[in-house]
Amino acid sequence: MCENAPVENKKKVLSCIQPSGMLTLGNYLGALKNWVAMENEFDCTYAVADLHAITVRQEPAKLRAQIHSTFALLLALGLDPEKSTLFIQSHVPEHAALSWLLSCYTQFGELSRMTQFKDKSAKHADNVNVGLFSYPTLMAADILLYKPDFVPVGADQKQHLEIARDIAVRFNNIYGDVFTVPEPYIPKTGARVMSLQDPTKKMSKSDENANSWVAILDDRDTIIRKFKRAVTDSEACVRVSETKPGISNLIAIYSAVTGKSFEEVEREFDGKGYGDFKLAVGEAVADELAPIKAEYDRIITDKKLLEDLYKSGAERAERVARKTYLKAMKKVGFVL
Ligand code: ATP
Ligand code: LTN
Repeated sequence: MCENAPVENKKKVLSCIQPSGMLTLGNYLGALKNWVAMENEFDCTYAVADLHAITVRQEPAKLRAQIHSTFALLLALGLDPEKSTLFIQSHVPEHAALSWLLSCYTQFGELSRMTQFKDKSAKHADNVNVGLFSYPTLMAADILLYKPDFVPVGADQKQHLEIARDIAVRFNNIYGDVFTVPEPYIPKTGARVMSLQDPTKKMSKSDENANSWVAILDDRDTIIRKFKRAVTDSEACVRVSETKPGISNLIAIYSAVTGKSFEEVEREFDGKGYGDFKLAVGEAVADELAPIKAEYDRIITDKKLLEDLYKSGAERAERVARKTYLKAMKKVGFVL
Protein backbone atom coordinates (compact mmCIF):
# COMPACT_ATOMS: atom_id res chain seq x y z
CA MET A 1 0.00 0.00 0.00
CA CYS A 2 1.17 3.56 -0.70
CA GLU A 3 3.02 5.09 2.23
CA ASN A 4 0.97 8.27 2.16
CA ALA A 5 -2.44 6.61 1.92
CA PRO A 6 -4.94 8.08 4.40
CA VAL A 7 -4.92 6.28 7.72
CA GLU A 8 -8.60 5.28 7.39
CA ASN A 9 -7.81 2.99 4.45
CA LYS A 10 -5.19 1.05 6.32
CA LYS A 11 -5.88 -2.10 8.29
CA LYS A 12 -5.30 -1.69 12.01
CA VAL A 13 -2.61 -3.37 14.09
CA LEU A 14 -2.27 -3.45 17.87
CA SER A 15 0.43 -4.95 20.03
CA CYS A 16 1.97 -4.45 23.47
CA ILE A 17 5.13 -5.42 25.27
CA GLN A 18 5.73 -5.85 28.98
CA PRO A 19 8.40 -3.71 30.67
CA SER A 20 9.29 -6.63 32.90
CA GLY A 21 13.05 -6.56 32.35
CA MET A 22 15.73 -6.12 29.73
CA LEU A 23 14.17 -6.82 26.35
CA THR A 24 15.88 -9.69 24.56
CA LEU A 25 16.79 -10.81 21.09
CA GLY A 26 13.71 -13.09 21.41
CA ASN A 27 11.47 -10.07 21.94
CA TYR A 28 13.19 -8.35 19.03
CA LEU A 29 13.07 -11.13 16.44
CA GLY A 30 9.77 -12.58 17.65
CA ALA A 31 7.90 -9.30 17.97
CA LEU A 32 9.53 -5.87 17.81
CA LYS A 33 11.32 -6.16 14.48
CA ASN A 34 7.99 -6.94 12.98
CA TRP A 35 6.36 -3.92 14.62
CA VAL A 36 8.71 -1.67 12.68
CA ALA A 37 8.14 -3.60 9.46
CA MET A 38 4.36 -3.12 9.82
CA GLU A 39 4.45 0.60 10.49
CA ASN A 40 4.11 1.81 6.90
CA GLU A 41 1.51 -0.62 5.71
CA PHE A 42 -0.80 -0.52 8.73
CA ASP A 43 -2.33 1.93 11.17
CA CYS A 44 -0.41 0.76 14.24
CA THR A 45 -1.00 1.17 17.97
CA TYR A 46 1.78 -0.07 20.26
CA ALA A 47 1.88 0.07 24.04
CA VAL A 48 4.18 -0.64 26.95
CA ALA A 49 2.04 -3.07 28.98
CA ASP A 50 3.06 -1.89 32.44
CA LEU A 51 -0.12 -3.11 34.16
CA HIS A 52 0.75 -6.63 33.05
CA ALA A 53 4.21 -6.41 34.59
CA ILE A 54 2.93 -6.40 38.20
CA THR A 55 1.51 -9.91 37.85
CA VAL A 56 4.95 -10.80 39.19
CA ARG A 57 6.50 -8.75 42.00
CA GLN A 58 8.41 -5.65 40.82
CA GLU A 59 10.59 -3.22 42.72
CA PRO A 60 9.02 0.28 42.28
CA ALA A 61 12.15 2.19 41.23
CA LYS A 62 13.18 -0.58 38.87
CA LEU A 63 9.73 -0.84 37.34
CA ARG A 64 9.64 2.93 36.73
CA ALA A 65 13.04 2.77 35.01
CA GLN A 66 11.99 -0.22 32.91
CA ILE A 67 8.81 1.52 31.73
CA HIS A 68 10.86 4.54 30.61
CA SER A 69 13.47 2.30 29.07
CA THR A 70 10.96 0.19 27.14
CA PHE A 71 9.21 3.28 25.78
CA ALA A 72 12.59 4.76 24.74
CA LEU A 73 13.47 1.47 23.06
CA LEU A 74 10.34 1.63 20.90
CA LEU A 75 11.56 4.98 19.61
CA ALA A 76 15.13 3.70 19.22
CA LEU A 77 13.86 0.84 17.05
CA GLY A 78 12.72 3.51 14.63
CA LEU A 79 8.98 3.57 15.36
CA ASP A 80 7.60 6.96 14.41
CA PRO A 81 5.25 8.57 16.98
CA GLU A 82 3.63 10.60 14.19
CA LYS A 83 2.70 7.51 12.19
CA SER A 84 1.95 5.08 15.03
CA THR A 85 0.22 5.57 18.36
CA LEU A 86 2.85 4.80 21.02
CA PHE A 87 1.81 4.92 24.67
CA ILE A 88 2.02 3.46 28.16
CA GLN A 89 -0.91 1.18 29.04
CA SER A 90 -1.60 2.53 32.57
CA HIS A 91 -1.98 6.06 31.16
CA VAL A 92 -5.21 4.98 29.48
CA PRO A 93 -7.54 3.89 32.32
CA GLU A 94 -10.00 2.21 29.94
CA HIS A 95 -7.68 -0.83 29.80
CA ALA A 96 -8.19 -1.74 33.46
CA ALA A 97 -11.85 -0.74 33.31
CA LEU A 98 -12.71 -2.86 30.26
CA SER A 99 -10.72 -5.73 31.73
CA TRP A 100 -13.20 -5.89 34.64
CA LEU A 101 -16.13 -5.94 32.26
CA LEU A 102 -14.56 -8.68 30.15
CA SER A 103 -13.67 -10.78 33.19
CA CYS A 104 -17.41 -11.25 33.70
CA TYR A 105 -17.58 -12.80 30.22
CA THR A 106 -14.60 -15.10 30.73
CA GLN A 107 -14.84 -18.55 32.27
CA PHE A 108 -12.64 -19.77 35.12
CA GLY A 109 -12.12 -23.00 33.16
CA GLU A 110 -10.73 -21.33 30.08
CA LEU A 111 -8.23 -19.24 32.05
CA SER A 112 -7.12 -22.38 33.93
CA ARG A 113 -5.96 -23.91 30.66
CA MET A 114 -3.44 -21.16 29.84
CA THR A 115 0.03 -22.68 29.67
CA GLN A 116 1.70 -19.38 30.58
CA PHE A 117 -0.35 -19.30 33.80
CA LYS A 118 0.69 -22.85 34.62
CA ASP A 119 4.36 -22.08 33.89
CA LYS A 120 4.43 -18.78 35.75
CA SER A 121 2.53 -20.06 38.77
CA ALA A 122 5.01 -22.93 39.05
CA LYS A 123 7.88 -20.45 38.80
CA HIS A 124 6.40 -17.97 41.29
CA ALA A 125 4.74 -20.50 43.61
CA ASP A 126 4.81 -18.01 46.51
CA ASN A 127 2.75 -15.44 44.57
CA VAL A 128 0.06 -17.06 42.46
CA ASN A 129 -2.06 -13.91 42.46
CA VAL A 130 -5.45 -13.33 40.84
CA GLY A 131 -3.92 -10.89 38.34
CA LEU A 132 -1.60 -13.59 37.02
CA PHE A 133 -4.63 -15.78 36.54
CA SER A 134 -6.90 -13.18 34.93
CA TYR A 135 -4.11 -11.58 32.86
CA PRO A 136 -5.67 -12.71 29.53
CA THR A 137 -8.75 -10.53 30.22
CA LEU A 138 -6.48 -7.48 30.53
CA MET A 139 -4.74 -8.48 27.32
CA ALA A 140 -8.15 -8.91 25.68
CA ALA A 141 -9.09 -5.39 26.81
CA ASP A 142 -5.80 -4.00 25.40
CA ILE A 143 -6.69 -5.51 22.08
CA LEU A 144 -10.45 -5.05 21.80
CA LEU A 145 -10.43 -1.35 22.77
CA TYR A 146 -8.65 -0.50 19.49
CA LYS A 147 -10.57 -2.83 17.13
CA PRO A 148 -7.43 -4.06 15.38
CA ASP A 149 -7.52 -6.37 12.34
CA PHE A 150 -4.17 -7.96 13.28
CA VAL A 151 -2.24 -8.54 16.48
CA PRO A 152 1.46 -9.32 15.93
CA VAL A 153 2.89 -11.49 18.72
CA GLY A 154 5.42 -14.25 19.20
CA ALA A 155 4.17 -17.84 19.04
CA ASP A 156 3.99 -18.06 22.85
CA GLN A 157 1.10 -15.54 22.95
CA LYS A 158 -1.17 -17.39 20.55
CA GLN A 159 -3.28 -18.93 23.28
CA HIS A 160 -3.95 -15.54 24.86
CA LEU A 161 -4.98 -14.12 21.54
CA GLU A 162 -7.40 -17.02 21.04
CA ILE A 163 -9.07 -16.14 24.35
CA ALA A 164 -9.38 -12.49 23.30
CA ARG A 165 -11.11 -13.64 20.13
CA ASP A 166 -13.42 -15.99 22.05
CA ILE A 167 -14.38 -13.20 24.46
CA ALA A 168 -15.07 -10.82 21.57
CA VAL A 169 -17.29 -13.35 19.79
CA ARG A 170 -19.15 -14.18 23.01
CA PHE A 171 -19.76 -10.51 23.82
CA ASN A 172 -20.86 -9.70 20.27
CA ASN A 173 -23.25 -12.66 20.28
CA ILE A 174 -25.05 -11.20 23.29
CA TYR A 175 -24.89 -7.47 22.52
CA GLY A 176 -24.37 -7.10 18.78
CA ASP A 177 -21.40 -5.82 16.89
CA VAL A 178 -19.23 -4.15 19.56
CA PHE A 179 -15.76 -5.65 19.08
CA THR A 180 -13.70 -6.56 16.02
CA VAL A 181 -12.43 -10.14 16.15
CA PRO A 182 -8.69 -9.82 15.39
CA GLU A 183 -6.39 -12.20 13.54
CA PRO A 184 -3.02 -13.25 14.98
CA TYR A 185 0.02 -12.16 12.99
CA ILE A 186 2.92 -14.41 13.88
CA PRO A 187 6.17 -13.77 12.00
CA LYS A 188 7.58 -16.86 10.28
CA THR A 189 11.26 -16.19 10.77
CA GLY A 190 12.54 -15.93 14.29
CA ALA A 191 9.06 -16.70 15.62
CA ARG A 192 10.55 -18.52 18.57
CA VAL A 193 14.07 -17.81 19.72
CA MET A 194 15.35 -20.37 22.20
CA SER A 195 17.57 -19.98 25.27
CA LEU A 196 21.31 -20.05 24.50
CA GLN A 197 21.90 -22.25 27.54
CA ASP A 198 18.93 -24.60 27.26
CA PRO A 199 17.68 -24.60 23.66
CA THR A 200 14.58 -26.60 24.58
CA LYS A 201 13.26 -23.52 26.46
CA LYS A 202 12.36 -20.18 24.90
CA MET A 203 14.74 -17.27 25.40
CA SER A 204 13.19 -15.29 28.24
CA LYS A 205 14.24 -12.04 29.84
CA SER A 206 13.21 -13.36 33.24
CA ASP A 207 15.64 -16.29 33.04
CA GLU A 208 18.10 -15.94 35.93
CA ASN A 209 21.02 -17.18 33.84
CA ALA A 210 22.11 -14.03 31.96
CA ASN A 211 24.09 -16.17 29.47
CA SER A 212 20.83 -17.69 28.25
CA TRP A 213 19.61 -14.45 26.67
CA VAL A 214 21.00 -11.58 24.64
CA ALA A 215 19.57 -8.18 25.55
CA ILE A 216 18.80 -5.77 22.72
CA LEU A 217 20.98 -3.29 24.62
CA ASP A 218 23.92 -5.63 25.31
CA ASP A 219 27.24 -4.31 24.00
CA ARG A 220 29.12 -5.98 21.16
CA ASP A 221 31.62 -7.90 23.31
CA THR A 222 28.89 -9.25 25.57
CA ILE A 223 26.80 -10.40 22.60
CA ILE A 224 29.76 -12.20 21.01
CA ARG A 225 30.75 -13.79 24.33
CA LYS A 226 27.20 -15.08 24.94
CA PHE A 227 27.08 -16.68 21.49
CA LYS A 228 30.52 -18.26 22.00
CA ARG A 229 29.17 -19.89 25.16
CA ALA A 230 25.93 -21.06 23.55
CA VAL A 231 25.14 -24.71 24.26
CA THR A 232 25.32 -26.89 21.11
CA ASP A 233 26.17 -30.55 20.46
CA SER A 234 29.36 -32.48 19.78
CA GLU A 235 28.74 -33.20 16.10
CA ALA A 236 30.34 -29.99 14.80
CA CYS A 237 28.20 -29.83 11.67
CA VAL A 238 26.14 -26.67 10.94
CA ARG A 239 22.85 -28.30 10.00
CA VAL A 240 19.22 -27.88 11.11
CA SER A 241 17.91 -30.96 12.89
CA GLU A 242 15.38 -31.80 15.56
CA THR A 243 18.11 -33.62 17.43
CA LYS A 244 20.32 -30.52 17.37
CA PRO A 245 18.16 -27.82 19.03
CA GLY A 246 21.14 -25.63 19.98
CA ILE A 247 22.65 -25.33 16.52
CA SER A 248 19.18 -25.15 14.91
CA ASN A 249 18.40 -22.17 17.12
CA LEU A 250 21.64 -20.42 16.10
CA ILE A 251 20.89 -21.07 12.43
CA ALA A 252 17.38 -19.64 12.87
CA ILE A 253 18.82 -16.53 14.56
CA TYR A 254 21.48 -16.05 11.87
CA SER A 255 18.85 -16.55 9.17
CA ALA A 256 16.45 -14.03 10.77
CA VAL A 257 19.19 -11.41 11.09
CA THR A 258 20.85 -11.84 7.69
CA GLY A 259 17.76 -12.73 5.65
CA LYS A 260 19.51 -15.87 4.34
CA SER A 261 17.54 -19.12 4.12
CA PHE A 262 18.48 -22.10 6.31
CA GLU A 263 19.95 -23.88 3.24
CA GLU A 264 22.10 -20.87 2.39
CA VAL A 265 23.40 -20.76 5.95
CA GLU A 266 24.19 -24.49 5.91
CA ARG A 267 26.07 -24.06 2.62
CA GLU A 268 27.97 -21.01 3.89
CA PHE A 269 29.30 -22.97 6.89
CA ASP A 270 29.75 -26.33 5.20
CA GLY A 271 32.99 -27.87 6.50
CA LYS A 272 33.48 -25.12 9.10
CA GLY A 273 33.44 -25.70 12.84
CA TYR A 274 31.03 -24.41 15.49
CA GLY A 275 33.60 -21.85 16.67
CA ASP A 276 33.53 -20.01 13.33
CA PHE A 277 29.76 -20.23 13.11
CA LYS A 278 29.12 -18.96 16.65
CA LEU A 279 31.41 -16.00 16.02
CA ALA A 280 29.58 -15.19 12.78
CA VAL A 281 26.19 -15.33 14.52
CA GLY A 282 27.48 -13.12 17.36
CA GLU A 283 28.89 -10.56 14.92
CA ALA A 284 25.75 -10.49 12.77
CA VAL A 285 23.52 -9.97 15.81
CA ALA A 286 25.87 -7.30 17.22
CA ASP A 287 25.83 -5.46 13.85
CA GLU A 288 22.04 -5.50 13.75
CA LEU A 289 21.60 -4.28 17.33
CA ALA A 290 24.38 -1.64 17.43
CA PRO A 291 22.44 1.24 15.79
CA ILE A 292 19.43 0.56 18.04
CA LYS A 293 21.63 0.78 21.14
CA ALA A 294 23.27 4.00 19.90
CA GLU A 295 19.88 5.61 19.30
CA TYR A 296 18.58 4.37 22.66
CA ASP A 297 21.57 5.87 24.51
CA ARG A 298 20.73 9.22 22.92
CA ILE A 299 16.97 9.15 23.61
CA ILE A 300 16.98 7.82 27.18
CA THR A 301 18.74 10.95 28.47
CA ASP A 302 16.09 13.25 26.95
CA LYS A 303 13.41 12.98 29.66
CA LYS A 304 11.41 15.93 28.29
CA LEU A 305 11.10 14.36 24.85
CA LEU A 306 10.05 11.03 26.33
CA GLU A 307 7.42 12.67 28.53
CA ASP A 308 5.99 14.75 25.68
CA LEU A 309 5.75 11.69 23.48
CA TYR A 310 4.15 9.31 25.97
CA LYS A 311 1.63 11.97 27.02
CA SER A 312 0.53 12.79 23.49
CA GLY A 313 0.50 9.07 22.65
CA ALA A 314 -1.84 8.37 25.59
CA GLU A 315 -4.21 11.17 24.56
CA ARG A 316 -4.38 9.80 21.04
CA ALA A 317 -4.93 6.24 22.30
CA GLU A 318 -7.59 7.27 24.78
CA ARG A 319 -9.73 8.98 22.14
CA VAL A 320 -10.12 5.59 20.46
CA ALA A 321 -10.29 3.50 23.63
CA ARG A 322 -12.95 5.68 25.27
CA LYS A 323 -15.40 5.24 22.39
CA THR A 324 -15.19 1.45 22.44
CA TYR A 325 -15.34 1.31 26.22
CA LEU A 326 -18.45 3.50 26.45
CA LYS A 327 -20.16 1.50 23.73
CA ALA A 328 -19.53 -1.74 25.61
CA MET A 329 -20.73 -0.21 28.91
CA LYS A 330 -23.89 1.09 27.29
CA LYS A 331 -24.68 -2.27 25.69
CA VAL A 332 -24.32 -4.05 29.02
CA GLY A 333 -26.82 -1.64 30.59
CA PHE A 334 -24.82 0.86 32.57
CA VAL A 335 -26.12 4.41 33.00
CA LEU A 336 -23.72 6.72 31.14
P1 ATP B 1 8.90 -13.08 30.48
O1 ATP B 1 10.22 -13.74 30.48
O2 ATP B 1 8.77 -11.99 31.51
O3 ATP B 1 7.76 -14.02 30.41
P2 ATP B 1 9.21 -12.67 27.71
O4 ATP B 1 10.66 -12.47 27.48
O5 ATP B 1 8.61 -13.96 27.39
O6 ATP B 1 8.84 -12.24 29.17
P3 ATP B 1 7.11 -10.95 26.84
O7 ATP B 1 7.07 -9.57 27.37
O8 ATP B 1 6.15 -11.92 27.42
O9 ATP B 1 8.57 -11.52 26.91
O10 ATP B 1 6.94 -10.94 25.28
C1 ATP B 1 6.95 -9.81 24.46
C2 ATP B 1 6.81 -10.24 23.04
O11 ATP B 1 8.00 -10.90 22.63
C3 ATP B 1 5.67 -11.21 22.78
O12 ATP B 1 5.05 -10.92 21.57
C4 ATP B 1 6.34 -12.54 22.76
O13 ATP B 1 5.64 -13.46 21.97
C5 ATP B 1 7.69 -12.20 22.14
N1 ATP B 1 8.72 -13.10 22.62
C6 ATP B 1 9.18 -13.20 23.87
N2 ATP B 1 10.14 -14.12 23.96
C7 ATP B 1 10.29 -14.62 22.71
C8 ATP B 1 11.13 -15.62 22.13
N3 ATP B 1 12.02 -16.26 22.85
N4 ATP B 1 11.03 -15.85 20.81
C9 ATP B 1 10.15 -15.18 20.06
N5 ATP B 1 9.32 -14.24 20.54
C10 ATP B 1 9.38 -13.95 21.84
N1 LTN C 1 0.90 -10.59 27.04
C1 LTN C 1 1.88 -10.10 26.14
C2 LTN C 1 2.01 -8.61 26.16
C3 LTN C 1 0.71 -8.00 25.85
C4 LTN C 1 0.08 -7.98 24.57
C5 LTN C 1 -1.13 -7.28 24.77
C6 LTN C 1 0.46 -8.43 23.31
C7 LTN C 1 -0.10 -7.38 26.72
N2 LTN C 1 -1.21 -6.93 26.10
C8 LTN C 1 -1.99 -7.06 23.72
C9 LTN C 1 -0.44 -8.21 22.26
C10 LTN C 1 -1.65 -7.54 22.46
C11 LTN C 1 3.21 -10.71 26.52
O1 LTN C 1 3.45 -10.95 27.64
N3 LTN C 1 4.02 -10.89 25.60
